[in-house]
Amino acid sequence: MFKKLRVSLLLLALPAFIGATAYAPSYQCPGYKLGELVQNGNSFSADLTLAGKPCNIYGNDITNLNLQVKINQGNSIRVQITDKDQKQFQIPETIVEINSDSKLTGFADLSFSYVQHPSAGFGFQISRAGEVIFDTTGYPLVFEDQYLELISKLPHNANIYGMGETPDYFRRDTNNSTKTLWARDAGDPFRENVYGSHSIYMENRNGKFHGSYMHNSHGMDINLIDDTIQYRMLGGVIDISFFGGPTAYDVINAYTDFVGRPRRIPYWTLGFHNCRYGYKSIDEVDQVIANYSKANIPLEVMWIDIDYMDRTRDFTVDPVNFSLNKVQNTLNRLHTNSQKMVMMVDPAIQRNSSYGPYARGVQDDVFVKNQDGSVYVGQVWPGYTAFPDWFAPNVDKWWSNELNMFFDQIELDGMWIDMNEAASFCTGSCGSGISEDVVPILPWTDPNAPPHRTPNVNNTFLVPKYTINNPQVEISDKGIETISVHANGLIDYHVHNLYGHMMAQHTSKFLKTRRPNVKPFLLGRSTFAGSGAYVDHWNGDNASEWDDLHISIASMLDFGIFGIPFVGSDICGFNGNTTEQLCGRWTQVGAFYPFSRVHNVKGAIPQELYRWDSVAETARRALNVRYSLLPYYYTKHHTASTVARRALNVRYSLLPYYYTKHHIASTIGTPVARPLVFEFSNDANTFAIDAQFMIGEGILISPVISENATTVDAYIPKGIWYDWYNYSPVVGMGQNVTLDAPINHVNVHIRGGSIIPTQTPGKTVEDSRKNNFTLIVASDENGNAQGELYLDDGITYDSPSSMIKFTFDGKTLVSSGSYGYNQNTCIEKVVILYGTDNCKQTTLNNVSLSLNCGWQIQI
Ligand code: MIG
Repeated sequence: MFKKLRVSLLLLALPAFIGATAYAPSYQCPGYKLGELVQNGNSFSADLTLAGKPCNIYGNDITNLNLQVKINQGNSIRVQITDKDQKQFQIPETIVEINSDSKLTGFADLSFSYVQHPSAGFGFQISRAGEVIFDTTGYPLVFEDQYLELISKLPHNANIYGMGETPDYFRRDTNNSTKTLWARDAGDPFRENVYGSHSIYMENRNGKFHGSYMHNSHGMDINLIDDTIQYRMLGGVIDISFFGGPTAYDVINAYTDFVGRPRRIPYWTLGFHNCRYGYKSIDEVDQVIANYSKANIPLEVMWIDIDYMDRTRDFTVDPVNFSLNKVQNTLNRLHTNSQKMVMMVDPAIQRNSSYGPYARGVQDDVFVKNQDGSVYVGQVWPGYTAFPDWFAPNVDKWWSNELNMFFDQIELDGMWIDMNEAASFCTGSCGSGISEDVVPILPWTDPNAPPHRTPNVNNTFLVPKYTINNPQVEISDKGIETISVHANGLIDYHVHNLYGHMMAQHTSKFLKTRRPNVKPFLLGRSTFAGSGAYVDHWNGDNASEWDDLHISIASMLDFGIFGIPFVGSDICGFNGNTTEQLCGRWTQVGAFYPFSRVHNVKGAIPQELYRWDSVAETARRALNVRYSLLPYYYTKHHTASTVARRALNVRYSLLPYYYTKHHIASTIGTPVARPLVFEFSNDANTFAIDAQFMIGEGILISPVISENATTVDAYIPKGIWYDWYNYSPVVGMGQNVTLDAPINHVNVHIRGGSIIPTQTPGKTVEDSRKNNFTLIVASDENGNAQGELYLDDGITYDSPSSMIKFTFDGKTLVSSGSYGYNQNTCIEKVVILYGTDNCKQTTLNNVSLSLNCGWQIQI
């Protein structure tokens, strides 16, 4: 449905107020005056001119601007306000591949109108079907070289989600909170800026969602205060898009259509991953792999952190503890057992003329520079380091050559890129001027290292006049200095937030070139809008604390909004020592993260899941006395292993369901892990829930996330739900229900109305894939249900595929769709759940109909 461009001129006599009580630095600024409007199809443009004396609050006001508005089928609107001279930085389309010509049609009925406010000047409104959803009226636009400000009114107590990356509760606090977008290597401090930069937010207004995305790579604060949303940016231009919804998934669909769809994942990555920082040798790694197998806990992927490297240098192996041929043997053994291996590569390259990757990088001129043209030298693990400049013309050639040589030795299944904010331990180019041959083992203890210089508060590109809420004096402390220079002459100040995104782009390109047609697996720490097309994400260095377990759910849900649905946090917690109970409960949550990986910091107690070998539930009860005599270590870690096996079992049964949901995410963005508010947008009880979550629309997880609890107060939305383990129906009343949650149990419910494809779990993902299917048909209160199943070879891009839709009307189960992939498996069992209907319950409820593979579905 094509919506006509609507431009309404609001020439109302607006009261001369400045946003009532809303604090904003801009109150003294003159705003802009709109010139003549030129219309061209569904876009229009106009000049904007500074309407009075420059206020120069945090920079220099720019007098002449251009306004450009584009309306896409009423579904989305893009508003760009740029400086007429085009001197301000704009994100190149090669870096974030914006789709400015969306073909999505929608029913949002968005429209744009502008106002000329008597004292604040130009403002604009975005409306959805006549209701204003974004309104800058009365707030002067500020457009300076190093400070831009845009403010919109919000309803009181607005339901806002998104913006980050910030460890926080899922529903944002509108009572004076700030989201700061500035990529930073920081161990997940509550409500502070960490690794990634995502400005998209969503609002649920009366059950309908809309969203807004500010396309700007500069340091930025987004404040929620006094019923407004306030963007304060350290440069660039205003480039803001609106997505009309009305469902949460419509918004994410439009957003990921705009910035890039999530990549398609290889099937195996859905298995369980084990990682830790601090494995001392490949022998220890082998032992861990063997222990998982012994404990009968499925291990799909073994990870090795920087420990494998020779003196933490990229592309090398420690000749003593991780000798190449042993590492190769381990990889081969893993492959023989259908398991996989992933290792880490950091961006920082040791600055040492005898180290090949550095020498070749200098030759190819691929490193970030100082202002005088010399190589910028910071400090990371291997000592003084240079940093790849992803803008350098030869960087692809150099990076892929280094990686190719490494992969020729160790053909990894996937890669992990870390420290790409880009992190550096010293202030500024601290190794410049020190001989290239100085290769300290730990440079920060090198007696010859110059002291960290004092912050330079006079350089506004180091300490901008507007202070974003980044807890560092110089904004680039803990990272590459913002006055370092990229190949195109740009200083890092403008592109800092893009570093991790660009590293992911180049690394993903390498993986796709090395193994054409194979879907790569790449995990990255620093991300930006659109990164989901190249990389998946974990939430960085959390702590082994109960609060972090809770926040991990919100972080996972945030990344669903950000278009990076394959996400998870370090299970059992990274920093600090975990506990038996925490690790067990975390496993119950983490088993359901889209990306399910245990990871641990060097020096902390081990937390591989078999560390809590339980022997068996039965044994625990029957041999209680005996167990009390087992060594403390075993006793302490007893329960979590039971938990691991049980929880992972459910996960492995759901693999086809997860894969189908990921396939849908890669086509329309819909997150795999979902907050309840996305599914029940009219139910105010769900608006702030982040202690429970859903997988797809059909599975509800209600975990224990507090210490010593053995029950959980779970919110059960209206409708019929079924307990995963025994299929007993629960009638949701839209109230909290206290559910039993003994230490080894996580509550999982199937939502009435859904059809869930499952497979009997095997030891690996590949084994699971060979098993036949069981369909769980969970009727809703009217007896209906539906669901879908996506199948392909799980690995290649051009695999034939099937997308099968199932519907059930209380009597007949029907399948339809496309059947392209022959998996040589069939549906051997259909479990039909009939709700609470007494009559049917006695005859049919919980009955499994064995169809002996005679079911008329080709799969
Ligand atoms: O600053 O490679 O977030 O997962 O184990 C520590 C060592 C560097 C940070 C990552 C973490 C990883 C660790 N790295």
